[in-house]
Amino acid sequence: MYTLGIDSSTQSIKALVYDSQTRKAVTTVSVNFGKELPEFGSPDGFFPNADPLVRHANPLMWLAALDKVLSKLQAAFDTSKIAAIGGDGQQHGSVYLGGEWFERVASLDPASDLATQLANLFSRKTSPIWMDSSTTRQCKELEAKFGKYLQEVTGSPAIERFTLPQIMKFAHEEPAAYEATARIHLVSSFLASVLAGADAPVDTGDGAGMNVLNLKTLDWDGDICSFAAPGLLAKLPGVFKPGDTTPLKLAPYFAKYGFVPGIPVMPFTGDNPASLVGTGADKPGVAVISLGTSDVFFAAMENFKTDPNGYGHVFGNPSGGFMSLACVKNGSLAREKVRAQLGVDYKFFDETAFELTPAGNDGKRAFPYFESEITPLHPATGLDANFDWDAASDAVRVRAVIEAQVANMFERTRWIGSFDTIRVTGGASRSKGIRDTIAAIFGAKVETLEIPDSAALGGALIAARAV
Ligand code: XUL
Repeated sequence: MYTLGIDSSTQSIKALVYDSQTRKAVTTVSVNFGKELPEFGSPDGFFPNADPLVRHANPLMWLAALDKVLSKLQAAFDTSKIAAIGGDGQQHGSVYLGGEWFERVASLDPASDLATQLANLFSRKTSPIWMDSSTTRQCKELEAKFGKYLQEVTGSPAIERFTLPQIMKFAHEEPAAYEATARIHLVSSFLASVLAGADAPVDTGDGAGMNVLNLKTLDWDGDICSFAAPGLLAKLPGVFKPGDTTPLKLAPYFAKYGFVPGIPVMPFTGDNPASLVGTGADKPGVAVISLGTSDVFFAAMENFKTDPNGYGHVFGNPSGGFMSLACVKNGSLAREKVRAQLGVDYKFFDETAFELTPAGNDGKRAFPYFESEITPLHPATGLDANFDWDAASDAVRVRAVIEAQVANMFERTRWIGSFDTIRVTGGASRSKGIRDTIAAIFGAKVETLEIPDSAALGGALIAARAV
């Protein structure tokens, strides 16, 4: 049986077909937003903005990418054989839709493309994404009102990139547009809705990244909603509870890509919860480090506990229970920037630099604060080196950045527990230098995975639950 996992992340969308008989990924296709959809003016998947705190993306770009990736898939695989679809989106990002949404999503016209026919439905033209940190004021308001309650019930203190502070900012700055919003979706539930041609629920994996899902009741917290913005509860989708396997159904629109309409579509989750499933880490015991646009550490949870320092989070585990997670914003984009600045190739950046330098780098470290950092909170001030960067060799510089990143992650995730085994996934997991650094600093065995696209794979595995 073949199932499809769709992963809509910050910089690209991927579609992966999984064969449950051979337990292999048989086909993977992807669309890079910046390179393949240049008309959206988002080289890294979001609009460039002079204000380092503001990061928004165009939701129409995600729709154009969905059409494109499915058309690529049809060219590479007999899509009529796909039995079910699952998937995920980058977490926290939100999509704002006007009242016509419900009717229009239910009547998608195959003669047109998704971005064209859904274009005028958005009550907010752009979507704040997880890289946005412009909501400090709203976070302070939430903290002042709810104090410890917020972390106790939602799993996180008020966090700038989380969806609720973003919604509050929108309601405050554009009250008329907020009022005209009938539905607020996450990237994940928005894409699942389009695939299903029906308003899809938010799962607890992604929903917990909003600051408004009560993890004790697994439903929206009425008190937080009423405080945050007028009429918010009615604007939020339903909640898909863990263990529920009732799927949505694929809309007739997608027959144009060869799919059989009506096949099950499982509600989508966040990219990290999907990756937890895709790396086989959805039972407690191993931790995962995902090295993508963001660097993320996560693990299935034995017992519900929150980060005493407030950097980490508790999200729903799509396989039941909860997961803990900590996210560092300056991940692969930062590494790529350093590599480009030094003008060295991947072989040097991933391997040679580490052969030329001793572990520990004689104490030389350089943290890349190219984006305003969230773990720890730090403004976008560029490289913060504790040595003379200009006088150092390229090899020392590379190791200084990687050891700073890994040491930071180690420090910020100690509350989660210690692990003998860490699975690494994401593009940068190909780097031997990074893997060895993780093994040394965490004192753990590091495993790589045969299928690097663990989020898309997780989506495909979740899809299989529907059949
Ligand atoms: C997790 C986070 C990022 C995004 C994008 O909290 O903000 O990992 O999910 O990948």
